[in-house]
Order: sequence, then structure tokens, then C-alpha cells
Amino acid sequence: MFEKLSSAIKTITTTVNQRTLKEDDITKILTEFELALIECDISPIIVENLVKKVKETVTGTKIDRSIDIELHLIEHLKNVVKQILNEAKSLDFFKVINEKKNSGNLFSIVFLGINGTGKTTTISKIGKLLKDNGFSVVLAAADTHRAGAIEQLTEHAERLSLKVITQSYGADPSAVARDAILYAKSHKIDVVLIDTAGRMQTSKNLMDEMTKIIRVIKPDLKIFVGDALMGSDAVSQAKEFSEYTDFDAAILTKIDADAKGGAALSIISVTGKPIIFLGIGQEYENLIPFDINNFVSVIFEVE
Ligand SMILES: Nc1nc2c(ncn2[C@@H]2O[C@H](COP(=O)(O)OP(=O)(O)OP(=O)(O)O)[C@@H](O)[C@H]2O)c(=O)[nH]1
Ligand SMILES: [Mg+2]
Repeated sequence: MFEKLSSAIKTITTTVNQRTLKEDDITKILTEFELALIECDISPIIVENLVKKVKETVTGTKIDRSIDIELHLIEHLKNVVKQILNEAKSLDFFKVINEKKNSGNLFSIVFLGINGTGKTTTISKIGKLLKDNGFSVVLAAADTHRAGAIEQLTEHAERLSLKVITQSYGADPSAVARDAILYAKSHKIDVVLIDTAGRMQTSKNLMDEMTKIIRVIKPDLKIFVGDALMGSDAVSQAKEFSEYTDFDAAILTKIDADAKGGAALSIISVTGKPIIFLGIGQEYENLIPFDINNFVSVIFEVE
């Protein structure tokens, strides 16, 4: 008898203390979120999709009156973003390299992207990271186009005490990469990192040249390097490079200079490929693994 009474009281207090989230209540708040997310460099189409998903999930649900609707919606938004990020393919960088090494084989990585995004710097950072983790590394100066590119990579190699394979300017980039691979095989090197010339996705000749390098080398990994400062342009580049090369993973640089970083979400969502590292400065140590939970908490950091 008492149980019946207490459950009746519980029902009354729940009804009084709870409110149903109506579409009108949430639309206003979500419109504000929409603008904030677009300002964060997340593509408008993705933002629209995110907001739609949140609306569908929360409309008609009940929450305690004591709960702030905005914070409640942010939590939902975070979950939807995490879901998108978790849906993309994943790549365990060290695991795939280790697997090859353990079977006695060379692992080759080619780095792609438009001019100035940070390919050469990122290669040097990865070269150091691999070396620090006990892998032997050789660099291939397959950017034979841009003046100074060979010297730039050579200087990094000298500073990091890494071997670099070069040819002269104007040489076929595929030939340089092939040379580096032959060197690595004969010296039992674990990893070859191939630098390539920056190329606009609109330059058909250079894009064709890049597909040739890939066809000849058949690298184990193709990594797209995008510049976070380029915001939505980085996303369209990623899309086109993905169509041309079907790259395996992306690295987003200059995150230190751009606190927004929403391009990361867009790149993952548009290409379905993972981001494996973030460049957070010009020093060799300024490379960190991309972590979904970390990324989401930074994006939704309440200031
Ligand atoms: N702040 C910051 N600067 C970076 C980062 N990564 C690269 N840079 C800088 O970006 C500039 C271009 O870097 P590079 O590595 O030469 O770029 P690239 O893609 O090889 O350029 P090209 O060979 O001309 O296509 C350099 O001044 C780097 O120091 C980063 O994570 N943060
Ligand atoms: Mg370069």
C-alpha cells in the first residue's frame, strides 16, 4: 500500500520538476550554436547536419527543470560530434609500421598537400618521432620543383642525423623516391618518408605527377597535410586530394596559430579518413596525436 503511495508521489514530483523540450525552445539555441560552429570553420553542411541530429534526438524528451537547456544541448552536440569522428576509419600509426618492421619489410610514407601547408616540416617531425621510438628512417627529397626544397629537407636531415636521398632539381620525383626505397632496402632501414612538391588541387599536371609517384612507389601510407589556418579551403583541398589519391590519413598543421580547428571535423567528415597528428608549432617536438575526446572538449570549451 505504501509503495503505491510513494510511487504516486514520485510521478507528481517528476511531472512538476520536469519539462518537455519543445522544438521552438531548442531551435533558438541551436541557431546560435550553428553560427558559432561555422565560425569555428566547421563546414555549413556539416553544421546543418549536426544541428538536425541534435534536434531529432532531443525534441519531445523531458529534462529536469534544474537543468540548463543550453548545457543539455551542448552535451548532445558533443555526442553527435564524437559519433561522426568515431565513424571515420582509424589508423594506429605505430602499429602498422611495427607490423611491417616485424615481418622484415620496409614501410614507406608519401606526404601530399598544397604549397606551404607544412609537409616538409611535418616529415622532419615524424622523422624525429620515429627515430626516438627506435625506428631507422631515411628521407626522400622528391620535391624537385621548388627552389630551396632539397636544401630545406637536407638541413632538417642533418639536424636530426637522418639520411636523405636527393637528386637534382627537375629530376623525376618518382625516381628520387625509388632511389630512397632502394637505399632503404639495401641498408635495412625501417621507414622511408617521401617529401613531395606542394601542388594546387587545380593543377592537373602536378596532380597527375603525384598519382604517378603513388603508382610507381605504391607507398604503405599516403598522408595528406592540411593547414588549419586555411579553414574551409583546407577541407576542399582534402576532398580533392582524397578523390585523386585516396589518401589514408591526414595531418592538420598550424593548430597553434588557429585555436578554432573545426576544419579537422570537416576533413574527417568529408573524406571519411582519420586525422592522425596535429602540428602545433614549428619545432620538431610540436606534433601531437589527434585525440577525439581531447578535440571535442577543446571545440566545446566554455570560456
Ligand atoms: N606555427 C606553425 N607553423 C608551422 C607548422 N607546421 C609548419 N609550419 C611552418 O609553415 C611553413 C611552411 O612549412 P613547410 O614545411 O615548408 O611547408 P611545405 O608544405 O613543405 O611547403 P612547400 O614545400 O612549399 O609546398 C614553415 O615556416 C613552417 O615552419 C605548425 O604546426 N605550426
Ligand atoms: Mg616542402
